[in-house]
Amino acid sequence: MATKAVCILKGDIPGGVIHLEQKDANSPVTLTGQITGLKPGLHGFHVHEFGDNTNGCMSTGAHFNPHTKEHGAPEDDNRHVGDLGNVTADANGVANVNITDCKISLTGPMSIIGRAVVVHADPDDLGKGGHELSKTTGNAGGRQACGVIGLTK
Ligand SMILES: [Cu+2]
Ligand SMILES: [Zn+2]
Repeated sequence: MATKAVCILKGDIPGGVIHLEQKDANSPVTLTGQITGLKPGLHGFHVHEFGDNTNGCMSTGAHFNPHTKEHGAPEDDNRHVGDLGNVTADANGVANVNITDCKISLTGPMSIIGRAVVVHADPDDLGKGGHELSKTTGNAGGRQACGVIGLTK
């Protein structure tokens, strides 16, 4: 039975909606949706550890990292579970999201239900930028919008 979830992104930009779906526990998770109000170009896109908006996107904590690895690209083995790379906004500031990922899950110990999606102001350098933050955050800058991942039907 497929598991479905949804995440409404809100913050300093108009926002977005992300739909998540996983066929079964061993299947990849697909993320589809749209984010508007971004500056054109790449924006870091991660699952952060806490579904907590007490202090806006700052209270979502760090990247979801249950295996205490370094920050990396989605295709890397040495990556945070929450590292989903970048989304790309077009000239109108619209990013169409279409990501398939095998490390996150909607069930079991790697479940991201109740955690948060965060979209950042700047590109995620995927751990390769040589900046002091590259290996922890990808130096992706401020948190422009975020939302809690919740189950849906
Ligand atoms: Cu992030
Ligand atoms: Zn990371």
